[in-house]
Amino acid sequence: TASAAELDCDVVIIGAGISGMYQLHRLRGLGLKVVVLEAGTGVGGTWYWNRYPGARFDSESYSYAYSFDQELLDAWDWSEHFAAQPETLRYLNFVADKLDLRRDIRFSARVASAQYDDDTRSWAVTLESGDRYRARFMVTAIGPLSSPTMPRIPGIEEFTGEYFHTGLWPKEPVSFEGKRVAVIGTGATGVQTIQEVAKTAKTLTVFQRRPNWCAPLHNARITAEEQPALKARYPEIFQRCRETFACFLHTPDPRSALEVSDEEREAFWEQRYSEPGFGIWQGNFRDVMIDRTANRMLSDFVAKKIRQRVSDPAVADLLIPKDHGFGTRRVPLETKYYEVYNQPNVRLVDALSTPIERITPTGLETGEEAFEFDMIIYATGFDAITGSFDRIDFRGEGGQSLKERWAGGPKTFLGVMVEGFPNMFMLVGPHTALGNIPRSIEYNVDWVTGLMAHMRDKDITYAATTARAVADWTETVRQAGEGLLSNEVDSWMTGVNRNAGKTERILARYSGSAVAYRERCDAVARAGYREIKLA
Ligand code: NA7
Repeated sequence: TASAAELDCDVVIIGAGISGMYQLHRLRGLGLKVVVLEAGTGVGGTWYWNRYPGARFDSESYSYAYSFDQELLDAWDWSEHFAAQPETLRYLNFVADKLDLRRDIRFSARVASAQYDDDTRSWAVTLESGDRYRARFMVTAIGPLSSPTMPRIPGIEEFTGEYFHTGLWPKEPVSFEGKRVAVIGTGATGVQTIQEVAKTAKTLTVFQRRPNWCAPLHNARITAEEQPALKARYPEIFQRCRETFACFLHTPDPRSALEVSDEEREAFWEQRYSEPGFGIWQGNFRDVMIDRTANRMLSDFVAKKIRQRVSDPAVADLLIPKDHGFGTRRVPLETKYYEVYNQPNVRLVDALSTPIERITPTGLETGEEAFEFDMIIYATGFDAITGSFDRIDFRGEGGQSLKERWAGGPKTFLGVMVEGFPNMFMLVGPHTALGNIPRSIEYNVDWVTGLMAHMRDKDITYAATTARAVADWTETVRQAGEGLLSNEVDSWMTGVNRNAGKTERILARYSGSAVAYRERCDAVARAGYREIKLA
């Protein structure tokens, strides 16, 4: 075992997004020496990279921010119920300043590989630049949606106009004014981009393969008069997030959609559709995500809304998903998204029946038509959940590769530890609760911090999980996902991304309740971490 003096630090954290920042703060509190390695030039992770037009929260701003520090809560005023990306990035920079985080963060430091050394019980983390950091422990804070994927269409590099992936958007302002713009992809990101670009582009052509079910965001400003009352509600807001299935503010109705009268059901859905946020998804009748009939009725309700909002019935029909029910993929929240298709400068192209065959120097071609564009925006998503791990060559005990270990799908203990990878802890890794992610992050970080404190107090230099613990947790994850309609659909949540060569659905995320997740993790801690091999 290497002595602490032979190592560069106690802990290396990979990533300075919401999880890496908070983990740094907590581990400093234990008196540990921590280095954070961050690929970007600034803090913020998701909110640093995703600068695309229209990027904003679909969670209420005040339910999304850090909850752990009263001073931070007091000192920050959100300007909108659902804040836009520039404000969120400002907020995360404000936190970094307040907690003086930057002095322990190395920026422009993209990690290429990490190797565990059995003899010294330490991790050697190597950057693309070749620089190396040796630490007793390694925490991955690399995010579930941080590995952008471009479509597999020939000719992308030949395009002579401007082109961007939404998740790698430049810092410099981008203008759409007077330009012929294409957007490829209609997930949560595409929807936000489209409604913004449509405002100023000369023409906007949207290439939609499979539509998603969207619902209105109903955003509004938070006035100065509202601020004090809102801040007084913080304890209640965070308490609510601790009690709900996926840490959102919205609570489901205990009734079945099938037990109420048609009028009651319709009135309930009208109300949810007219309320801000994820209510129609997370605060619906208890059975709409598990019962096919209930889900079909809800889908029919939302389809009717789409038809009412889009003037051309053929376009409306194209925007209504046929292959999956409402809420079984991530529901993009929107602001006049459907109305965009009533604008004369906007055209929707069905890229399912006529796929894009190639990108040309001046535009693109489907089997039927050639298009000319000044700009192409790829809103084609991420190699989610495991993609950020695949990009780094993680090597555990005996040099084994994490990518190989997870070839058939990830296997973890509590989503935090991997067999054969001692002293490595994952924040919002595969098989943890996601949902309103910062709430899950804070729990994850607190739990890892608790374990680190325990080890520090007992002079423990080795922590590993066992095959048995991993098998148990994998089974828990499988059971938690049983019966959920969302697990029967291809999406990033089920690990499908053809652009990343991932064609089979896997058990990618823990889809049970965050409350149950925390109970299980708390039990491990309460029992003195006996389920973890400590030495
Ligand atoms: P998503 O939700 O994975 O969406 C990606 C979109 O890109 C989706 O509509 C895809 O269609 C489309 N896509 C991908 N490849 C192609 C090709 N080759 N041609 C046409 N269309 C294509 O990613 P987002 O970034 O929107 O959202 C990810 C999450 O990040 C989001 O849920 C938030 O929580 C934050 P498909 O559905 O595969 O037919």
